[in-house]
Amino acid sequence: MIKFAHLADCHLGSWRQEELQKLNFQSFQKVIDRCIQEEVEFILISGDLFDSAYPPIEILKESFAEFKKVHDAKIPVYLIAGSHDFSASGKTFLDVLEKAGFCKNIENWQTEEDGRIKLKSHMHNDIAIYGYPGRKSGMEIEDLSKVYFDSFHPFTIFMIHTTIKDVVGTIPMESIEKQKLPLANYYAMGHIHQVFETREANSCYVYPGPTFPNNFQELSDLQYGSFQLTEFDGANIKTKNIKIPLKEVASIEIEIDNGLTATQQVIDELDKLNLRDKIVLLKLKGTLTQGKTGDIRFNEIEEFIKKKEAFVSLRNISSVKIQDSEFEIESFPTDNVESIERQILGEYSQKNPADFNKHLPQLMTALSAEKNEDEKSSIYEDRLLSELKNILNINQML
Ligand SMILES: [Mn+2]
Repeated sequence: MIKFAHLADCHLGSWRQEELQKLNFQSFQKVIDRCIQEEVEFILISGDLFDSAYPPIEILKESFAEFKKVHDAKIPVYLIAGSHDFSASGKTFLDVLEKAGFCKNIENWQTEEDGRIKLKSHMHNDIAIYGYPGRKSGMEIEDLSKVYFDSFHPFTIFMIHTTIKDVVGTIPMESIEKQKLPLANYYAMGHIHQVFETREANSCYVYPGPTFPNNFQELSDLQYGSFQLTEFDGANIKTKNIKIPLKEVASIEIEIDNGLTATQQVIDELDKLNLRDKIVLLKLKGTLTQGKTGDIRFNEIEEFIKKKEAFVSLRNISSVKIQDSEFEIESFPTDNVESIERQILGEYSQKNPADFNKHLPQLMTALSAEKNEDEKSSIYEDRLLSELKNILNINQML
């Protein structure tokens, strides 16, 4: 009987809010502690260990301390790069970790003359571990259909950072059919931030979920981070998803119709709830018949949530619509930017009618969000991306 741990999408260094960045790291620490306590044979990290190819020094220091613990417990760590810690130059901090002897990057391939890609295994005793890294925007998908393994082994693990068709369902998204992958016993996957497992014949395909949720939607869907503990005996595989509960999540949805009175309404609703030490996810929705979202005094709401001793709070107003005003054409001379924009969008939509046009005003607002002082570009990009995904209603988070 062999037991190993499968982690993915740790995104160390992610989150703009300090509280959540810390929680993200704490969750990773808990996972590591649990792996040591369970005396796993080895740990697999299927991409996106770091949130960027060049993580901040503080995060690196803390990460090295965790890897040192694992090293002292004599547990090998095998990993691949993901879409976030991948770098086009090929140089990332994963190399630094590896040079220090704290992990082994098991990506090892050779492109042949006919275009096929031959992967070489890394052997852990008689277990063959193969890996192929993720790339930006799913660029690895085409490569994966050309990949084959160099030899046959009684138990094979394939680490990939990509999307298989089974997990996306009907969402139009780049993905690979699992039948196109070379045959392995255990597919240790990452990239999709969901807990997912499926089986076919003697093969087991697993996404363990991120070790901590990475945005508003994931906090609301997953609440906690997780990883997979897998045991096998011959070809018989047993897996268990282990959740890491840290702080309770309070998801609060409030319907508003008046921007002018919404502040008080939201505060009254929040007052009825116990928010102490919770991650508060405040989602406003509805159509404003009076006032606009700019009339809502979010600083007052945030102050109130703080007074209720919440751990941290996040808000989402992408489902708040303004009644009919989006595309009405003003016949009188306009003097402010907002109404000029509205007029231009209105004219555009008349000439180019499309369902997508309804998203335009929200997209304009979201895309005009500026990078905060001190905010790292990668964090700013993530913030922007998650807002756009909210607006376009794409729940699949990468
Ligand atoms: Mn990821």
